[in-house]
Order: sequence, then structure tokens, then C-alpha cells
Amino acid sequence: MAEETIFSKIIRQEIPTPLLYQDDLVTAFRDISPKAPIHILIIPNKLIATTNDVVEDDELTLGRMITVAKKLAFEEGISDDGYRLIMNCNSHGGQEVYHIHMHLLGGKRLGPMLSV
Ligand code: DGP
Repeated sequence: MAEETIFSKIIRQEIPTPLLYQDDLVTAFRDISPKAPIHILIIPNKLIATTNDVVEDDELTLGRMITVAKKLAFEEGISDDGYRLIMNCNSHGGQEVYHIHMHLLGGKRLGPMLSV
């Protein structure tokens, strides 16, 4: 069983963080350390530690994460210019918080996808 992270506390609003979106499956809020003018995290309400832990039953939730990303990109006015969706996994992927999350980044022309 994965250990809860700060994201579970944000979902439950035990750590008050303004939510941009929440439903029965997913929650979205702004990244505390934005890497672009718009930097939003979309996370499943269910604790899934890494993308390695995703199972078939999670497919609805994972799909919802993308439709919510699309909706938020539209609301933030970045749909037409474009944006980037990123999910990091484990140490080589640069994952810091072990509760999967999708980064929605935009608001300017982003740099190369990878700096290795
Ligand atoms: P990753 O490296 O993919 O695991 O990204 C984790 C992101 O989570 C990182 O960009 C910073 C963000 N983050 C960490 N702690 C908090 C927090 O307490 N509140 C918010 N809003 N974002 C956080």
C-alpha cells in the first residue's frame, strides 16, 4: 500500500489550496513552483503512486485527467497557442511526489521537450 503524500491532504483540503477543479475522480490545482506562466497539476483522487501502478480499472480516471486538462487549458486561454502535458515516473523521470499527477504547462512557447 503506497503512503499518502501531501496531495491527498490537498484533495481533502486538510491543506487549504485553491482548487481549479474537483469531481469524484480527479482534482486540479496550481503547482507551487510554476515552471511556466500556467502550471497546473491534475491528479487522481485515488492514491496511485506511479504510472507503474496504474491498472485497467483506472482507465476512466486517467481519461478524465486529460479531459480536465483540456477544459482547464481552454479556461486559462492557452488552448489555441498550445500547451504540454507531462507525467513523470520514478527517479529517472524526475518524479518528486509519489501520487501520480499530470502537469499542464503553457502560457509561453515552451523549450525543447527534454534537456538531458
Ligand atoms: P514531479 O516532479 O512530477 O513529481 O512534480 C511534483 C510537483 O508538485 C512539483 O512541480 C511541485 C509540486 N508540488 C509539490 N508539493 C506541492 C504542494 O504542496 N502544493 C502544490 N500546489 N504543488 C506542490
